[in-house]
Amino acid sequence: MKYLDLPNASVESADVLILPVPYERTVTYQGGTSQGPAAILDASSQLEFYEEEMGWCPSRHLKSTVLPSVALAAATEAEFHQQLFQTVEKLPRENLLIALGGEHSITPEMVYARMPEGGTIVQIDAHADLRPSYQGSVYNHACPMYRLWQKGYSLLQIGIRSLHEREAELIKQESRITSYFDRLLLQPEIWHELLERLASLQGPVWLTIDLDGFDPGLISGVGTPQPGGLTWHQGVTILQTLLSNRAVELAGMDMVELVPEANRVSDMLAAKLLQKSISFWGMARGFNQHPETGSQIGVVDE
Ligand SMILES: [Mn+2]
Repeated sequence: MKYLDLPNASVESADVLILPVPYERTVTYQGGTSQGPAAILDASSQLEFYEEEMGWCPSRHLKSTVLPSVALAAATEAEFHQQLFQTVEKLPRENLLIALGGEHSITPEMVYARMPEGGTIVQIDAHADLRPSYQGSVYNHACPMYRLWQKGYSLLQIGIRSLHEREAELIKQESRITSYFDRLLLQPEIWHELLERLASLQGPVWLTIDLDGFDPGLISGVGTPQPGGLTWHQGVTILQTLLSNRAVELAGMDMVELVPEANRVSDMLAAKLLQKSISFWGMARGFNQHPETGSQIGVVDE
């Protein structure tokens, strides 16, 4: 698989590693999330190289590679998650890792592998994902944030609008969990408070984007859609604020729960979000000053 239809750089030389994790096992509603990574990368071939927001072509200065998919060869859920941990642990740490799901249960092991020293999880999501277990499994896609909280990470949740009363209690009681509920973000002072918080974050951060955090009117292709949600522009502003913050050491990010649809609208939203993430991160870290990679990138039919 390829990003932007470009040749893959070597793992050692790549500034951006894209890891497809087409894992789908505990899905509770609409299936199809195992098709997510391929659909996002396929949609990326339709993107312009020029990223209009920051006014540059990230792919001319940043080398990227799409890694082999983490296969679902494991017999049990625990074995799969262990396999995912080992795969991610072996990757070089200096670059940007972007995992494409698959279901949301994939996040914790990647965080443990990439951010073992602790830090903050910034989570865009409709659901709190703070259940200790669900349908008999701690690895259910309703549980990843509970697992991370339990391990000592701090959570900054954005767009939440569906949760169990026990999850709501946990959020109220726990100083390490801050939730910006979806509808409250319509209040200007709360929106600005969130942006200030993202702009002043420091240290290791993992960004997890459950695509159902967005308005399903924009992206209906998700496993468990919920009315309400972030607008495109709110989502982009959140990403820009967080990823442009140079005090943030981004250990990695993931984008999960896409269920591709025939009309491709959802796939394209995810692909464009991927491109913008690379653009904001790369620009803030000076990659626009780096020499062009000198490959055949983007010279066709100019
Ligand atoms: Mn989720």
